[in-house]
Amino acid sequence: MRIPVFNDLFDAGTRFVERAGDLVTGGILEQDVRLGVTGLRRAGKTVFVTALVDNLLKAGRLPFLDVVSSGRFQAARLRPQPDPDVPRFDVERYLAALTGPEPHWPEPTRGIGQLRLSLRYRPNAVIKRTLQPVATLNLDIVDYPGEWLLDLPLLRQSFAEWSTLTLELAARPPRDELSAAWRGWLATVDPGAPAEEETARRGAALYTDYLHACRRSDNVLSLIQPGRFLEPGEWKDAPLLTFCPLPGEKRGRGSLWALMEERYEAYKAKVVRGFFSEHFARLDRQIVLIDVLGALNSGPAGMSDMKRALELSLEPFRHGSAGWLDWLFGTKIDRVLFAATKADHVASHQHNSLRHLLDRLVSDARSSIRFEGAQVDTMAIAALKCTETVVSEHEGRQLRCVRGVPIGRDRPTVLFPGEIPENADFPPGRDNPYKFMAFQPPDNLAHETRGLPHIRLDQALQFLLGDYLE
Ligand SMILES: Nc1nc2c(ncn2[C@@H]2O[C@H](COP(=O)(O)OP(=O)(O)O)[C@@H](O)[C@H]2O)c(=O)[nH]1
Ligand SMILES: [Mg+2]
Repeated sequence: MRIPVFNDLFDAGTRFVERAGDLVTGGILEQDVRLGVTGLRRAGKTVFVTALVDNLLKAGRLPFLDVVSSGRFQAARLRPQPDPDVPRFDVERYLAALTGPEPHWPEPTRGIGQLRLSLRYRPNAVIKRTLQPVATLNLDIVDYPGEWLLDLPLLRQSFAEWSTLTLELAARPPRDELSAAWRGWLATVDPGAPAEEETARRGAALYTDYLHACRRSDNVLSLIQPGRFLEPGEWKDAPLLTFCPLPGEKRGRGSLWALMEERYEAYKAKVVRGFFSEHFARLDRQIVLIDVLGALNSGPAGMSDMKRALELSLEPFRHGSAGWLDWLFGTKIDRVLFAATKADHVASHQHNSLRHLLDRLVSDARSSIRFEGAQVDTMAIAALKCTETVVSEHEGRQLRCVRGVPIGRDRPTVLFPGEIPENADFPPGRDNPYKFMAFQPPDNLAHETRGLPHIRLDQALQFLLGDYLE
């Protein structure tokens, strides 16, 4: 584990420390900021970070980023990242996929990735300007799975509490069918019986199968706990992933219950707390990417599951109110942006509705975060704009449609994607009316000198980093 501020100070030598994170080195004002990029699987993290880096390197499509529009931006450069033990975000590979001769979406990524970009700019702020005419902002971008955030609430749940909640959820449709084999097995075991490794392994395997089934199901259920059961990384086959929820009361020493509880606590201590202190607690700013259109496509069950997952993953941001994270390390995140991704799947006049729908989804969590002093905003964005909005005539009516190459086709098509509902309601008793199509990345991006085309990426950056670039 690396303790950021202290290391920076040790490295700093004779640097003059203005405030934690602001250093004047060799005559240049230098600041560090850590931006967390998260979201559930396929929310659009890889594409977002890739587009962000490309757009900052080229700076030709960022009219709403103040430092650029005011002419104070000088240059951005990729730099070696400061954390040697975190995998690098492979931006060159993802850019090559998107801009190569046969443009395609990057392969799905797993786990965490990190990148450092240094931005040089002329400060506007009087204090910075009087110190130096040119300043550097070291932007550390950390892409990590939203599934890991879903684990943070475990820190305040005992094994008995977590077991009860998880079993209740598993018994309700549509999860009841997916969990039938695991719950059938539970009915045959006695949690008070002497602990056997074989029994623990069997329970963990069946429970993991159930979590995989949730993810694969037509409804794409988002609420998966513990997250590492599906993405074990370095913990594969470790005993701390070999447990599952158990019904009933706490049992005595040497019982299966005691063994499972011990492993659950080990998972919290090693995996969850480790992620929290090494990554989450060090972030300054956070963007949470949400595939709202995908959730609409997945129908009522998928949507409500996603809402619950969203609520849970927002808990860690409610620092101060609950207090349960504060005793650990405390978080420093003071701006959080929730962004509905892939806005280019719908016509531009629908972007407002998309944002409103997102607002409703996060509204509860949002008000409590604002209450604690962190600034929160929502936006509808597309990291890579793959369609144009066009007007098409249909039975004498003018319809606003999108034009792009749908996945699986080879030529541009004009589609009417439908309208986004005011709230997350689905018409009762009918088939799901939402079916937003996915598109291929546009071709001819190889020689794009201004940066990848996007929707409101610059506004997102202005909210997340604008004050650092003053
Ligand atoms: N049209 C469009 N599709 C996107 C955009 N961002 C992501 N996607 C789609 O969503 C998929 C998942 O994106 P990715 O960044 O790999 O998600 P991650 O798992 O969160 O890293 C991609 O393969 C694309 O199909 C976007 O801005 N526009
Ligand atoms: Mg990814």
